[in-house]
Amino acid sequence: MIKTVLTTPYGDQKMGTGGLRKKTKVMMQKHYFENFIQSVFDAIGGIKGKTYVVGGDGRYFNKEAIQIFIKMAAANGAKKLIIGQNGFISTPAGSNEILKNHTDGGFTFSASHNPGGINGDFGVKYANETGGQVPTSITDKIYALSKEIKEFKICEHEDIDLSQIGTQKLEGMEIEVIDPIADYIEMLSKIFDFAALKKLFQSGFTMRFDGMNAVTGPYAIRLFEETLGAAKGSVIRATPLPDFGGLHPDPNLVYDKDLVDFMYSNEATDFAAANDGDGDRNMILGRKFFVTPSDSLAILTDNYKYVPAYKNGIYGVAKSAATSTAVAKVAKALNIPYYVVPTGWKYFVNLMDSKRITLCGEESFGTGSSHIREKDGIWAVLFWLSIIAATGKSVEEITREHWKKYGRVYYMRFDFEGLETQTADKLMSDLEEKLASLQGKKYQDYEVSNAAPFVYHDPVDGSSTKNGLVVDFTDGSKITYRLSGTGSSGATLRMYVESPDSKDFNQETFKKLQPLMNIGTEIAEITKRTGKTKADVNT
Ligand code: VG1
Ligand code: CO
Repeated sequence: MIKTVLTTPYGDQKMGTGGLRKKTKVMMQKHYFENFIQSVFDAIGGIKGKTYVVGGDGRYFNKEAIQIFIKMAAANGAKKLIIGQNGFISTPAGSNEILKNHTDGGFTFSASHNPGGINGDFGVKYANETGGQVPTSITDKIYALSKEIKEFKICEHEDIDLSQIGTQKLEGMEIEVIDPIADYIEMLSKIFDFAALKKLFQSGFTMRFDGMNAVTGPYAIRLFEETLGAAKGSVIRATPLPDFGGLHPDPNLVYDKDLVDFMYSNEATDFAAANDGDGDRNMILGRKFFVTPSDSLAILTDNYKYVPAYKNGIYGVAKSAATSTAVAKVAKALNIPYYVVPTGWKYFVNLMDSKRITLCGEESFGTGSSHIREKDGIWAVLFWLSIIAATGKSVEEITREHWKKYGRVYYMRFDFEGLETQTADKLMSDLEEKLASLQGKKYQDYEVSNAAPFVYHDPVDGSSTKNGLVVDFTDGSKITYRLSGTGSSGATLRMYVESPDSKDFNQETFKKLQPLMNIGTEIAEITKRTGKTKADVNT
């Protein structure tokens, strides 16, 4: 039976860099989730007759959220939902299903790399028929409607069993439970040379993949161990847990220190990788070696020919403004178009759809290509394995050769977390005001060559977006500031620092960047305004 339920708005359902993210307890408040979902439905002109892909990364409240969603979709007249078995789907696998089934879009229940559990975060990512998250014009509309919502529609029905593959009906809406892992692996098999990868593992090549107790474990077991022949046990922390076993499922040097320590120990495998909560981020490690995401994008781009799907050429490449310029040099050498966009994957989507780019990436451990419209953690791992298989070189050799060819860009991100929103906003607006006056200013050995907000003009839809403040120095060094758009409370200031050095490859990154980091802290008056003498997280 379809019910119309009266409700009142919460007023805070603004989507950020990766959808709507809130504390789980906030999301579980009465009608909170329902209000948001109905606002999305209303903002896109209703969902009558439409088909959507649905699933989540398995975090706490995923099960309940999916049941509510199914009943609301049926009550709002959807034609069909395609749902990952047991309600699980990774973000890249969801994007793949949207494109494969030509649906009107999809909903992924995840707060990505944010911790899960009752005391963690929950989130909703909404993608349209492109397979990618929607542009700001639409998220603005959703937000506006969520502030006025008066009612939502839902069916009264017992919970739907999502454990069996197959089709069932609810109020005339079809529900198809699918195995997204099989479809995802099939998609990847068309991009990469699986036979060559099998040979690599047959030759005794060892790897460790850390699922971080999140959504990709089962994908990785089926792909690396069961399909490509990696040794049993290569995939660790492979069972998705509602609280990720207490882990912060963000694959970087800080939050996956376990994997890093393992790779710097004598037991290290030839290769290791980790994915985040929803499977769209990746960290790449070799024996006693870490590849920065910015370098990874540059290296993948330079080696595109080792992947069958790209061997005939790539359209172009894009990076977010905060990502290091390492890939710029590769684009120049390959003579392919190169774009710099604001942080957030949605900006890449227009460039992919209009065939301007094939590859793209962000400093935050996200890399991807136009095979789908989200970043893709496992895809990045296969790309690295393909380069290793084709060249017979180690991760470290591949990276060092890259530096030799193009020079090394030292890069690091500093996060100042848990700031008062007002303090952070004021810091940014005051900094923006004084940017022009920085021109030509000298800080120790560094001289400012340009300081301005980063403004992106989308070549496809003509929209303009301002995201971050950039200070360039005459030697090519760069400091970028922006506020995080994925937090669930307070504010996080990110300061991104890079320094090009074409000759010396062996410095310790932190030491190399320390003078610039101090300059960056001084320019933005971070200590004075926040009381913090150093960043909370360096990646
Ligand atoms: C962060 C990253 C950004 C990424 C976004 C979503 O955003 O910096 O590069 O696109 O997360 O990724 P922010 O606004 O907090 O800097 V995911 O894997 O969380 O969907
Ligand atoms: Co993610």
